Amino acid sequence: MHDTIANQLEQDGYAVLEEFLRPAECDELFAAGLELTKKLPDSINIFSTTDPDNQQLKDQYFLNSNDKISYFYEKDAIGADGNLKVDPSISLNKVGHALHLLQPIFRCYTYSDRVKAVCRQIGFSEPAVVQSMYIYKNPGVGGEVVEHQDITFLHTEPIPPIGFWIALEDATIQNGCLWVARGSHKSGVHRRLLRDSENREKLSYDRPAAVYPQSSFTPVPVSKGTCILIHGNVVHKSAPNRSSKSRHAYTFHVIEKRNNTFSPDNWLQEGENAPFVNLYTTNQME
Ligand SMILES: O=C(O)CCC(=O)C(=O)O
Repeated sequence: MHDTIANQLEQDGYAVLEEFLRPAECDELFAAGLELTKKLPDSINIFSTTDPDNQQLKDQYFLNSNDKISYFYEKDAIGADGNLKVDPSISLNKVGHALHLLQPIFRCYTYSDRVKAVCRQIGFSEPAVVQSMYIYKNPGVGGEVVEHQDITFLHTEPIPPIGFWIALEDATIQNGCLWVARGSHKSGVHRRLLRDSENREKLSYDRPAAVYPQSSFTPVPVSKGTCILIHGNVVHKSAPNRSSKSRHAYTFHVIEKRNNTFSPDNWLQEGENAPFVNLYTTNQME
């Protein structure tokens, strides 16, 4: 088991763990995700990786979301007048980035023995969860996530972060499953998003976006309850959801703290209310 997960990550840059959660557990998380849509804030913040101005990255709301439950809307859910043009229950792109700390159900699944066991299997000595997101990818409005490496946003050295991406519903080619460029994690860090050292509110990329041949991507359709482990350096993406079925997922990122540096110029930083606590010694219920 140990070798299988670690070897898959090493070889391909991702590993598929089927039946990571049981259907009823997915349903519990799904219901919690839906519940979040019932407490939407008045102000609308859009999240779109295809927005050329990367408006969300300049946004205070985004920068401050490390220790909060913050709501990001789909671009296609907002009309020209700035108001919602779809039902609020399908208007969100994602909620993040501290569900693992602030919401008991998400906390329970994040700090579970299963997650701890996987971290042991991939050889982490002192893992810490640094961010979490509920991703909706709702029918019709669910936007594209352009190709990227997670290390662009969460830079750690020398050991890259690992993403846990858990399908709460079947993820298919039609409703926008992940696509991965297998083996691309062996090609280094292509781009970084940096916080300005003087103006800490300012973020910018150090290089233009890399161009990847579309033929290098493999779809990774998975059934409800599957967890895809994503190596921080592997290039991945997802298509817009033009189907009639939603594709909800819960995802969080784990870093190794021992003998590893979390870059001080990452947008996300440890804070008093968002400590990077050792996963192995943290209880689900604290
Ligand atoms: O859920 C998706 O469609 C993409 C998620 C992703 O790429 C990420 O969180 O890094």
